Amino acid sequence: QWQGIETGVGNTHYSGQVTLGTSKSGTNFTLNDTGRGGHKTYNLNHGTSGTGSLFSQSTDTWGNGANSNAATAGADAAYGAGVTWDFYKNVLGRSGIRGDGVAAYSRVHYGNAYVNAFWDDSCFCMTYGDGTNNNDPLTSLDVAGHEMSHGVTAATAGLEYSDESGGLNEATSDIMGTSVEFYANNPSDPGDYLIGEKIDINSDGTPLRYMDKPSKDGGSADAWYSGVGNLDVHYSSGPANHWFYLASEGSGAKVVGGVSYNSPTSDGLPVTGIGRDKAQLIWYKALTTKFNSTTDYAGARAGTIAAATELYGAGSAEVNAVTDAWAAVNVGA
Ligand code: ASN
Ligand code: ZN
Ligand code: CA
Repeated sequence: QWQGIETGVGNTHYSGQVTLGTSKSGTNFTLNDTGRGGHKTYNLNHGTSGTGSLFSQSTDTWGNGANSNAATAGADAAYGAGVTWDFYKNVLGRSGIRGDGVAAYSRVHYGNAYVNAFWDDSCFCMTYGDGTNNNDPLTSLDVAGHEMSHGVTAATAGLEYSDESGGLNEATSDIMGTSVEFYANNPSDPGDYLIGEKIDINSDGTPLRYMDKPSKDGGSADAWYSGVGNLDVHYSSGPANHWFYLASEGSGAKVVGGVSYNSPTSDGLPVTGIGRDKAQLIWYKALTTKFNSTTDYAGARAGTIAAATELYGAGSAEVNAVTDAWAAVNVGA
C-alpha cells in the first residue's frame, strides 16, 4: 500500500513505527515519496526561509522516536503527508491538494521553539515548528491533515480567511484533519474529535480544540449567533466543527474509540448521527461544488443540504441529519 521507489521505516514521535515512501539517490536514501506525487520532506534546521536540506542518509530507517534525532520530525511529517495524500485519493477521489497529481512539500524544524505549523499557498508547502522547548513538534497527524487541507480549501471554495467564511475555512481543516486521523487507524494516534491532542500546545495535556463541544477550549462558539464572524477564525469555526460532530455521531453522551464525548444541542432537540464517512463526504462535496469565497453559515447549511440531497436523495435520513445538526448549532432556514 505504501508505494515509493523504496520503502523506508519511520520511527515517529507521535505515530509509532510506520512505513514511508522513500527514494534512492546514489548511495543515499531520501524522503522523496515518488508514489505520492513526489512529496519531499526538508530539514530547515531552525532556519526560517528556503527549503534547508532534503532529508538524506545512508540507511532507510528514519528517526528514533526522540526529538533529539532530527529525522524523527521528518518521519512524522512525511507520514502525515502520506496519509493525507492517501485519504484524499482513496476516500474522496482527489489526487493531491490541487487535484492535479502533484504533491506539496514539507519543511520541519522551522525556527526555534516555534509553536505553530502552517500551510503557505505561495510555496505550495507545509511547515512545522518544533513546539515549546523544541520538544513538542507540531507534526501530529491531525495537524498535518488540518494544515494541508488549507491548500485544498484554497484550490476549491477559496473561503476568505475572515468573518464567517474564515470560520468555515478553519472548520474545513479541522473536519478534514480529524478525518485523516481516523483514516490512518494508527494505534499510536487513534482517531478522535479532538484537535492537537498529541502536541501539548497548552502545556497541560489538553487538546487545542474539541469538536463535540467547541466552547471547552475557552474561546470557540458552540452555536451560531449574529456576530460569531467577529471571533478569531479558530473560534468562529466552532459551530461548523460542532455540526460535523453532531452529524457524524449524534447528540448526547457517547464513547468513540475510548474517548468520552457529550455534545449539547442549542435547540434542545436530539440529532441522530449518520456516521463520519457520510458527514465528511457531504462536507467535501459542499466545499468543492457549493461553497465559494464568501460562503457564510447560512450558505454552508444550504450547500451541505444540497450536497446531501445529491448524494442520498431528498427526504433521506442523511438530509434530515444534516438539517437537524445545523438546527442544533442554531443555523436554521
Ligand atoms: N496553525 C494555524 C492554522 O492553521 C496557522 C494559522 O494561523 N493560519 O490555522
Ligand atoms: Zn488552520
Ligand atoms: Ca485528534
